[in-house]
Amino acid sequence: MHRINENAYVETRTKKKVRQERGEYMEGMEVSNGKIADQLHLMAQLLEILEENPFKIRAYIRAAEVIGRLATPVAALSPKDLETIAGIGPAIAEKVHEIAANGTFPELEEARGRVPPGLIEMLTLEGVGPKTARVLWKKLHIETLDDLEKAARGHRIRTLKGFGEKKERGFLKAIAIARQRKEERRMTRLEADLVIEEVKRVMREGTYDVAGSYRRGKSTIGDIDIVSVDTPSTLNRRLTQIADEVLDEGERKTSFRCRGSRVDIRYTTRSTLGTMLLYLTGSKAFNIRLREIALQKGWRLNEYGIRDLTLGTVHEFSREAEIFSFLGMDPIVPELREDWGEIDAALSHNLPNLVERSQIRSDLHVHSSWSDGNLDIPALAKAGEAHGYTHLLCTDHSSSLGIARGLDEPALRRQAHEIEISNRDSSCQILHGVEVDILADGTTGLPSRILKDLDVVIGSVHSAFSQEIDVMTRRVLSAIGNEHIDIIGHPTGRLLGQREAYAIDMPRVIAAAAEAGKALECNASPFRMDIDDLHIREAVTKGVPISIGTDSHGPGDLAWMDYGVKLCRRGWAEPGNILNTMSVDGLREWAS
Ligand code: DGT
Ligand code: ZN
Ligand code: CA
Ligand code: CA
Repeated sequence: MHRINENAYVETRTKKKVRQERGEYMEGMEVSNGKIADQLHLMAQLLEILEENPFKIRAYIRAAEVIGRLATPVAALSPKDLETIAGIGPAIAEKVHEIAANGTFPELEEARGRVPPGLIEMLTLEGVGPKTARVLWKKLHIETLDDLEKAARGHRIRTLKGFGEKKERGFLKAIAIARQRKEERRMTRLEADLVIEEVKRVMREGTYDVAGSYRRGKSTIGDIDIVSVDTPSTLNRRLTQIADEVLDEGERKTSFRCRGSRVDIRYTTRSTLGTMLLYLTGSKAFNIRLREIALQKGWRLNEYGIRDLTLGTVHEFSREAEIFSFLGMDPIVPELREDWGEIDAALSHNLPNLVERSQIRSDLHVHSSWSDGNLDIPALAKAGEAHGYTHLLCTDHSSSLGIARGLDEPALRRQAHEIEISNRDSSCQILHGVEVDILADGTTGLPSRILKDLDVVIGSVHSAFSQEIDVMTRRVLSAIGNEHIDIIGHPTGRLLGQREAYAIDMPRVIAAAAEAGKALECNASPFRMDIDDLHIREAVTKGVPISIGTDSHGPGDLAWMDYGVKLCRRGWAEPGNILNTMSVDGLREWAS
């Protein structure tokens, strides 16, 4: 499972809540450690609501934590092997084995049966744990979100011992957030990839293109749009195999839910594939602008072709490139199609030479097993080689906040030694960096005497998120002004679908970075995508270098580089704007 690095405990818990809320279990797939941990955690919560044996509760919590942190997938292990893991006894080993096979276990289902389903849903609310849920249930007979809302509005919560007005308002806010999350939750790119993978299983190679915001490389995806040239009746039949629910089925378009997300299929013929793909890729604003350009020339552009309004003839296009050329413009890549000035640039042959994935020589934010990552230094170097990188920037956490196993001075020194050894015989050089905390007062979590010896330093905000905008901005500005910090990590601090960006004046941060010659990170973790396209665009305009980092905690996460590159392309970044295109020596020099 992809763990989020900092504030490990708090953040995995919120993530867990989101997953719990969605509550799905995928058959036919190996059950992930995250899923197993979730089920054990849920068991602990149910037992706590039911006021069962505290030792038993603690055993489930501990097992959930251990498994949630483990690199090896436990689903494949036998109960005997499971027992050898510290923190897992024979009873729980048996349960883990059952979850791996069935997604659940009898005791869990039994406990679930003793608690109202709405109360379990309530556990996903911020500020509601098992103890609170029990009190609400037993004292006020609250069993659903609606019950809770009514009680809070009727000021009945404050009658409970230990619950004040503040708590009442907190519940109302949490309910609103949960409802909104359910309605408008956009997919991360990682989720979108899983949905697309599933859909691809029933599609024939060469008969479809993924369009929409996914193709444009956006940081989050509302729904998946696909153009197909397959026979509708045949494909529709196959799609029902993977659909959770079919919303609309037809010869021209079909919509369904897959893994909880909406997928729209548009059918077309090969001869009109170009215009349909152009239309369905969007964006809507881009489509509208392009249609205006066509109209000025006396043509009507739509998803089926271009009609000459004076002659009445219709041109069909099987490829998008032919449309751009017909309109007298340079081809515009999907990432730029937002009506942010790209159409004029294409007409005047002034489009940027965007950075390409093949130009990326490094990943500049990677965690190792020295902190909360899964790979040790030699394994990291191997993984870097496999990605064709000449170097990787290893940036484990500083120990200042006392969370997520941060590194102190002696640990950093030992890590330096291990890196030196690894670098002797690897084509992928590990640069020794750190992700140092920018503390609430703008100082760093490690002293200068340590930071000055590191190759490249990322400074990130990992605490006191609710500071007022001016305080937060000045906090980050002090980090930019710190001579030892080279890059500001995930500058807005958002966690997609879970935590809003903190209040920060980004134009001011960008201006300060430009002034000081510091870089801003484009954190390519699908849970962050931070900074996003518009801020990248502004940074690029102001000459601020962008550093792409996957914030990887395991080998699979390194593949997230693609997300970051696409995002930077959306921000009009050229190779010269991106630190990852530099050679290892070039980067060292830049940072020194
Ligand atoms: P999303 O799904 O919210 O992440 O964003 P998109 O861009 O994928 O939007 P979606 O799925 O609503 O529609 C897919 C494409 O269809 C969109 O990018 C452009 C096109 N489209 C949708 N509505 C309109 C419209 O009203 N006019 C025009 N010209 N095109 C539209
Ligand atoms: Zn971080
Ligand atoms: Ca879409
Ligand atoms: Ca759509």
